[in-house]
Amino acid sequence: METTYVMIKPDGVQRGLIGEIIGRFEQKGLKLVGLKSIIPSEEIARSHYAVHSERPFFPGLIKFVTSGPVVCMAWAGKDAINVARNLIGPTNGREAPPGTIRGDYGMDIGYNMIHGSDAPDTAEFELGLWFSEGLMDWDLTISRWFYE
Ligand code: D4T
Repeated sequence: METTYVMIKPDGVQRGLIGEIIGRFEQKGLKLVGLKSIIPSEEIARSHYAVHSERPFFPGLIKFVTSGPVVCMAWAGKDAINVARNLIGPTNGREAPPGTIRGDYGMDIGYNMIHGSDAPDTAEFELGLWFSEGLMDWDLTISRWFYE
């Protein structure tokens, strides 16, 4: 079992897509082990996107992600990192296939609505960063109908 960090960005919140996006993860069979909505501080946004700090789009990205509420989520399941990234789709919505979140709702790279950790080490870092209070340990009773 793996846990991944997923975040609905300010454009997804502004566009009223919170319910639609959370529903896709629930229906897929992932287990919600962390959920909250916050307006990110510049400090947390800079830490989260530190890998992009030298890129030309970095200042705009920080301004965007701190511009309003985001929805922070932790989803657990078998291969949760890849499962979440497949639900999300490629970075640019115009190239993302229909059926993915970005493919169904996105038109641009800078407004791609959602983030998902891309590897186990980034998931661990991001979960610690956004959920320093820890995650929920609980039994999703319907799980037995998702895994053989
Ligand atoms: P995240 O990290 O938000 O899940 O997106 P991706 O993993 O799909 O994409 P990424 O790390 O390459 O980019 C992080 C974030 O920066 C924005 N971005 C990216 C941008 O505004 N302009 C750009 O040219 C790039 C490459 C979009 C996602």
